Amino acid sequence: MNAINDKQTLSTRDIQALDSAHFLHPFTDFKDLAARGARVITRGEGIYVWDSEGDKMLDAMSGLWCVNVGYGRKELADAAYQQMMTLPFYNSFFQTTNVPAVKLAARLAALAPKVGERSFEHVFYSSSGSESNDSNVRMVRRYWDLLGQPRRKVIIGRMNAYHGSTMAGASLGGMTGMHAQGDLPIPNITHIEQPYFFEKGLPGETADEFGFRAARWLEEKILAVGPERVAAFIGEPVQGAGGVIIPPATYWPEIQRIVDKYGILLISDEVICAFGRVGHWFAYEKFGYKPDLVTFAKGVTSGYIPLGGVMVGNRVAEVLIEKGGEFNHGYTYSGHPVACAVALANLDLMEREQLPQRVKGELGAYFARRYAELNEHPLVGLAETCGFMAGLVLVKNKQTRERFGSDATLVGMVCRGHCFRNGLIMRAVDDRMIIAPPLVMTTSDIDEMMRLIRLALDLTHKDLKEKGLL
Ligand code: PXG
Repeated sequence: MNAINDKQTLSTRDIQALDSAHFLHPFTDFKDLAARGARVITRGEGIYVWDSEGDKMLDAMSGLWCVNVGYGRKELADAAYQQMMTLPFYNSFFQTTNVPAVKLAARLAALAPKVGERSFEHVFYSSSGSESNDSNVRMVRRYWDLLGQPRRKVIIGRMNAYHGSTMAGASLGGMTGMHAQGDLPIPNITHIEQPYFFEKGLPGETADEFGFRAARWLEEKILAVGPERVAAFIGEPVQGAGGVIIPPATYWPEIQRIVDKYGILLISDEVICAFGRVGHWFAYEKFGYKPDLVTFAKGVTSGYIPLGGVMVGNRVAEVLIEKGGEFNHGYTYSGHPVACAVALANLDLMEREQLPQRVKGELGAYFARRYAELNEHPLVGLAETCGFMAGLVLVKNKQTRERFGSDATLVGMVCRGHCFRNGLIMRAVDDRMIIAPPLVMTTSDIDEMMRLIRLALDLTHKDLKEKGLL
């Protein structure tokens, strides 16, 4: 195709042709997408997005777990415009800084709850969750080197966790499909099983009993590796991309006991869970643990512009500052002034509209109540929420909890197809259907979303019967 002028109006087919000719999408079978043609999303307003054919969809995934304040918020666009006109970029490498980056660091430090002796006075900036977790690996290893324990290199993560797609991020995560492409994990990263009660609970075992048992897999791994070699444990408070896996209440306190016993660092990857998603500014507060490092991205700017970082707790910060000398790590865009200005405007908005409080309070309770009604549906094995994250398992037999086995991915895709065709964006992770709606939803938005979810489940039920899968 000829060179494209960016003012030119293109038809959906033109865009799709250019898309498959030039744009390699993330986590995509390129040939398959070229054959189908990508859906072209052109506009967003509130909790809805529109495609190039004019179809309107309720975005129950907040973009990709990030558009916490909803689409079309002028305050965020204004903040970006103002900052671009004042100072669009300057680096923070060579003894310089910029005002939005400083204000945001101080603001985040004030928002992060102090737990016991641990507080978060410092921020290390990046532009994404993946980069932030790379920074975590660098900081954790530097910390132990500076303390004269260079053998402490091993970081323990969990299977089916997602910590990003860079070499370190994908290694920390436990996605076997990612490990298989690219000789991952990199050395000195190992994994334990996830705390997925529906799948791994034993007959007669309570969720709380399972939570203890799952946490003790960490202790077994520490002992197998050798405690003197273990540097850190990393986990998402609630696993997001893995399918909204909500751990039992006993899990995180027991993890805390174990990391304390062996003196290892605890990294809370809150790329999805922070900034109101589970009803708190930071999710470790909800689950009652005391991380040393907290990864953030996504919701800090509601996805309007890329920004990520790590809240560095005083245990690590004091060592890096007092003993470290120069830390040989950073990114061109660390502390990007426009991204930080947008984040400040986003936090203003979230504070003004009390979004974390809404999720924690009556609105969150309403959502949980409405979502729990799905437990009556014949296809649903378990429907559960944590703040404004929710997941359900599609099952073949509700009474016996029999699952779809090798058809699980297909079944999820069938359900996802019915969602899309009826104007609802809901994700499928194998046989789990998941949502993370914008935090600005009203009760009538929730009612509408639940109507669409129920419709998609009914259509999926009918479809699976016809396909002979039920
Ligand atoms: N940690 C967590 C907990 C995440 O959810 C990342 C790190 C990486 O962030 P960046 O900004 O580098 O993408 C994430 C990202 C999905 C999906 O399929 C989830 C994410 C990204 C892409 C797809 O649910 N989460």
